[in-house]
Amino acid sequence: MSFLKPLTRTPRSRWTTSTLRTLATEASTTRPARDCTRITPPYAKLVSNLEKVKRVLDNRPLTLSEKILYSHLTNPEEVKPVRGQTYLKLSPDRVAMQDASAQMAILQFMLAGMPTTAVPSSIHCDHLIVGHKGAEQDLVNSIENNKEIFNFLQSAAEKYGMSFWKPGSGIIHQIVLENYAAPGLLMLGTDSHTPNAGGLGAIAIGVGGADAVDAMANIPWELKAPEVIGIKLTGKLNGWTSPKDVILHLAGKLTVRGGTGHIIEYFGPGIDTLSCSGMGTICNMGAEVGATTSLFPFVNSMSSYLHATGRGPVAEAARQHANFLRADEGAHYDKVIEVNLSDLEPHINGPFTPDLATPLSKFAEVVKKNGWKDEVKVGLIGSCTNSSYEDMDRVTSLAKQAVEKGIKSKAGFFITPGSEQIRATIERDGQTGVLEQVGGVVLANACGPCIGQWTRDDLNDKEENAILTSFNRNFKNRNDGNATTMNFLTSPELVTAMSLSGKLTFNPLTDPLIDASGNEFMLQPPYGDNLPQNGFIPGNLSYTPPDISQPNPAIQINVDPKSTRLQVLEPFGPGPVGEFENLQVMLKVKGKCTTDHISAAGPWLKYKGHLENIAHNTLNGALNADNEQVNVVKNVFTGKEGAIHEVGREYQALGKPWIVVTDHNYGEGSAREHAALQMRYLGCPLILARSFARIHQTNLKKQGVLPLTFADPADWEKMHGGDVIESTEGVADLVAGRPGKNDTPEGGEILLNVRRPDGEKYVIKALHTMSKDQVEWFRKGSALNAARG
Ligand code: MIC
Ligand code: SF4
Repeated sequence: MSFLKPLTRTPRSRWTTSTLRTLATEASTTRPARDCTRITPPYAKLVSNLEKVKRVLDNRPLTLSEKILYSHLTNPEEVKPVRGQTYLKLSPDRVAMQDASAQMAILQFMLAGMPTTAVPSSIHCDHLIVGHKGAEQDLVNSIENNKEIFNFLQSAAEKYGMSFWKPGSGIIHQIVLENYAAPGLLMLGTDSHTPNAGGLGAIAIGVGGADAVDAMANIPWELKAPEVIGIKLTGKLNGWTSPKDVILHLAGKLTVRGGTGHIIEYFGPGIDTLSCSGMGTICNMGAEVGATTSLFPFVNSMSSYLHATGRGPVAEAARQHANFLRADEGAHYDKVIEVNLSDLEPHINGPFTPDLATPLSKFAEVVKKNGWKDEVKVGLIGSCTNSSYEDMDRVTSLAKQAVEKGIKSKAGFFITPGSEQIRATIERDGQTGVLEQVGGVVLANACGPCIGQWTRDDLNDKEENAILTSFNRNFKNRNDGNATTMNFLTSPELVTAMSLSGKLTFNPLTDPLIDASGNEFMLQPPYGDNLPQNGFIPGNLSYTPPDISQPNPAIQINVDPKSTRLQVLEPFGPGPVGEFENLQVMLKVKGKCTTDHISAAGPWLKYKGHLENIAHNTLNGALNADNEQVNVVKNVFTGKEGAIHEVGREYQALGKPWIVVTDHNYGEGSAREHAALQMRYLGCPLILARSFARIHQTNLKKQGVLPLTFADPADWEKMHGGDVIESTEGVADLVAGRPGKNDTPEGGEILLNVRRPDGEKYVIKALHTMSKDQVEWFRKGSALNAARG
């Protein structure tokens, strides 16, 4: 029985339902007017800074990325920025941290000895919440299981005057979009998907905790001036295509490395047709091509979004500085890609890598060619990437058609709302009820299955199966810890349609569904509102911290020395004074080695605040090129094989520094600095890669590890585990601040003299990209050591 209205497209088409979900925490009231003083970027100052930089640059036209970045230079007249070359010293406006990465960031910030943070900062409890039965029960269990961490984070927030978003409040990037992002803002977030705020015109960059500590401790934050990829959007999305398809398509074109060292800047008439949250989705997943960040210029949909989320004064201030918030006429992009939205097809990307893009019309063929089982086991929508009001409204338009035809989702179907505000608003407007009627289970407002915090009851261990998600990342093992789960990324609309059919080959544009009486019917394309016609409601107000949080020095932050989950950090020892000698090559890694391979999430998330314990997962997903085994390496001194972290600890106990040789894009993926900290902690002072992902490369430098790349990537073939770097040439000059033999503006050369176990010798030419400040971190042993003097 249903009280559903017939399918209509009337303007007030909010969804009537027979069910009303009640959450114990429910207490919807209207949020009081916001105090926007701390969230409005200091436009007048930024514009005046930019004028100074423009003079240095002979008034050449600038891209929007350059305008925002250069206007945040700590000393605007100090340098003449050259893209791809100059290290910029920047003063970010804000910092956001999520619960998994905030632990290390705060442990490091505590060492800085500051009474409060230099810029407004926020903590978001989202990653540690496990999705299983549904929001209410999962939240209670997760709070119980993580109370030590949540208490630690809360007391740090209170002590230092940070905004604390408690468990259940929502996912960091959605909360930032709803509350803190603003056109022209420069913010750092300890999470790789921080660029989500580019949908609201901010330059928002994912970093490791140590970088966030720079901004919080008022130390200029360094970034090499990125090059700029311009994406020209024309036309208008239609039918089944959604904003997600823009980035799924671009990921296919650019690949997981294509954005490295670049900001992706969107322009062209097509941007006026997109919603602000849709642009957020596009920017969010720019992380998957390695881009420093992505952003859109200030457009009307941003203004509407700011008004709808109680930030009218920010919209008005932005409007007054509209010229500043768009690229200059004639600005030059390093590369331009054009995407005609009118012609864009829906895409499905994966499995196991986000850049394996297949247009929907070809997907069934791919499924058949690969012999994959034609079944969608579970569909998951939401996450920081796709949980806007618009997303939820559009998928509801599909679910409603199914309910009216008396059918339910054939696949398991889960929904993770991005924030309490979205959860409450879609409950009020009826979307939740419809999604539940079709079989959906609403999980807590948190990351859950996106980061492996997912208890799956529907699967026999190691059974090959396919899941479809509207998330952004799909490395092996990521969602459920099962390497045989094929995880495909797509829009929430396609996840929903394909879950309804239960078939991996289903194409809603061409294939019918079968209704309750056995008759075929075609799903009509999704539709929905960008913003709620009756405004957002905040839901449970207790989730929303005050707009301004004062520090309270009286608060004690307690770390129990017996804790298995939190451990006070001991500063690392100093770096080398001269050349390296006798570095043992412990391992050569082959193929993809993301931060998930270096420091896995899922069950390991609970040790994010305990370096010694989390170090047990070090490189446990890495494929050893010499024996083709994952996480198995030989200790050359004992001849015994062991897990990588074990052999690392054994070498360390013998006083033998060791290194790893890695493939392309090493450290792809997340911002987690554990992937760098753990290597340093276990005694690895240098990593030699074919190439690095940006955030991870900086994280290594921050923790005193020297990242080198092969001058000739083919040399990777030459090296093997068991080789020894007998000596280096160039490190002594580097640490002494002397110019090296072949220095370039981008860095310099280091020679590695290597000996094989059979005595044969060879030389590898390697390159570094260390700036003056980074050399100082390396010399002192870490950035934090350098900051403490
Ligand atoms: C992710 O999406 O991989 C994460 C979990 O959000 C990470 C952060 C982390 O590892 O702590 C990210 O993207 O940076
Ligand atoms: Fe959370 Fe997933 Fe977004 Fe990372 S990508 S912040 S894990 S929802």
